[in-house]
Amino acid sequence: MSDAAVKTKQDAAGANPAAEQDLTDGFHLVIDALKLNGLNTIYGVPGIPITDFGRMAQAEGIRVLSFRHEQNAGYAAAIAGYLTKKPGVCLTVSAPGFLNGLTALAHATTNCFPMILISGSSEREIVDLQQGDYEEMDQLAIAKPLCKAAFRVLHAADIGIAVARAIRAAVSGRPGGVYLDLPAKLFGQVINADAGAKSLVKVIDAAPAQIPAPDSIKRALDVLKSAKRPLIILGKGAAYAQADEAIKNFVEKSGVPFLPMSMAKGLLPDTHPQCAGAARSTVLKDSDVVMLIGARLNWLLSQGKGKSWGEAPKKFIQIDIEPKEMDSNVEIVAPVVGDIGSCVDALLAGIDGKWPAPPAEWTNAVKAKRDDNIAKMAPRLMNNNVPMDYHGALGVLRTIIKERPDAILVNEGANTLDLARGIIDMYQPRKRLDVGTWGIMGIGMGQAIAAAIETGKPVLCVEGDSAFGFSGMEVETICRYNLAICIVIFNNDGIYRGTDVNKVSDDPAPTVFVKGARYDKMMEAFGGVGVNVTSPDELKRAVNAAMDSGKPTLINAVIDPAAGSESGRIGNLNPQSVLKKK
Ligand code: ADP
Ligand code: TZD
Ligand code: MG
Repeated sequence: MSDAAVKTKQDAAGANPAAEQDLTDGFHLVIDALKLNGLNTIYGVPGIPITDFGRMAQAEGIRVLSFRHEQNAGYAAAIAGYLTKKPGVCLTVSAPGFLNGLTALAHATTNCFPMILISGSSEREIVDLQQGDYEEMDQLAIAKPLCKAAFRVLHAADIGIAVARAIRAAVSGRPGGVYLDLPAKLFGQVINADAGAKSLVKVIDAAPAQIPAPDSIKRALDVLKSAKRPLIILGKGAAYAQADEAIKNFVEKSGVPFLPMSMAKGLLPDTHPQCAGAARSTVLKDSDVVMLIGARLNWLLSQGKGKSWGEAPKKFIQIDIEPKEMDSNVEIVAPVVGDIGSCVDALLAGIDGKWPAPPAEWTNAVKAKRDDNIAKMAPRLMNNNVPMDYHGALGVLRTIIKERPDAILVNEGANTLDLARGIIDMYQPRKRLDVGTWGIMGIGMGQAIAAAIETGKPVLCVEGDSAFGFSGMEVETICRYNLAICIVIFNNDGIYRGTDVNKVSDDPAPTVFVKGARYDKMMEAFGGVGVNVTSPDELKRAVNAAMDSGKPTLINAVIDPAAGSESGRIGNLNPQSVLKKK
């Protein structure tokens, strides 16, 4: 569009006042483009230049969730993308707001969640000459390395195409984060309403099926069939794909034990007879053929090699939409590239009727190990110790999720995360949301809010006291929108433990917080329900009351400050100093 065609609303109306009703502008075109594509929720923080945009979007029927910090709005958008397979939209102001949202955009990209970060930006001419505009920053350049795609729109007539490209980039192939840069001037740009309407694009088949090559399916099944000790690993890509029935059928027809990664828990119930979750180290070590479905061989699986994978040679089959993922760490003898729904359908067709069950020696060994581990853990989960330890508290929450399997569990922390992941069984797909690929702290409130908004299901949020601190101010947001979220803080006075002592000065040790803090009072400050509990029995009563009432609730669960271990289950990743400790 030529510059001459771009006018402000006043110019256009001044030239021909009668034509005003036939005009549209950047504000409305962005709103119309989002709505046309079914993007009906925006998570963000208002301010120049997008304050009016938020108001108008709300007036046009978009749900606008206004947060206290962009990072939390961004985490909400990212997990909304994961839950719905539509890009979650986060809206921020320029430079500082944009940067606050950027962590979440990078997190979405890292985790393969579709998300669009829309940020207002300052005047291009001034930014590019570095003349010191209000919140000056070359946002497009900064966003680029942290997302799948980044676009800037300079002309109102291009908004439709830009939104369409952003949606397609976010959800097609391997999903990820997309940045959309909207300079302040764009919002007020006026164009003819008919031309505006015609410029919008309704994206057709945004994430087209990617059908796997028949040869690759045959190869994968041949390798799986040859296994003596096969294992299927389900990752969050499998949960994201929403091919729940096909995956269940494939796992059950194959008879192969399966291991869910953290956010894939519940895709099949953790109590399923083939679930090897409680025999994790055994199946990783002893399996001879491993089929990865929507899971990467990254640090969470020790890159597919090393001690945890044992001595015996392994063959890997991998199902993923991203061809470049194959052979990223070890040789993949049977790569299957395609979307998981299509791949699993093809695998199912290949095993129908004539599939030999895996050797009973293997499946029985896995089952025995699992049952043994579960039996060993059981008494610890039933303790009613005061002060509470993690096992006593988590035993209670485990029962609550069993009784309320459609609740969404959000979980972050170190010990609070690692132990909850192992102890709390999940029963339904996409009900466990957590720190993801980066092990990032701060996702809690954003994920809880988006889970409540996108699914309408009750949310139980199990948070380390440190983890909660990263997004804690959003309890006000939870109260403001009156969301059915119950937050349980495992308050052990610090990061990993609350017992560290600084021996050289009066300053507290770097890992400890104010002792005996009452996080429940934070919720009360905004009209929610706050409860302080010191025993598993009290915890059980408080959580059940919260889940029954649906009222925003924060339970401060006092945990023995000495109960946790350094870095939870991943203390081995800490570098060690060879010098003598003070
Ligand atoms: P986890 O952390 O649970 O092990 P990862 O995030 O490492 O899972 O892996 C998820 C994988 O799933 C990514 O490699 C991604 O490309 C893939 N993926 C995501 N969506 C799909 C889909 N619809 N079809 C196929 N693969 C997918
Ligand atoms: N900052 C960010 C964004 N992510 C991180 N993962 C960390 C810092 C480092 N970190 C962890 O990996 S876990 C954790 C931090 C600060 C907090 C652990 O303490 P907690 O849990 O109170 O949440 P427990 O139960 O005390 O172990
Ligand atoms: Mg803690």
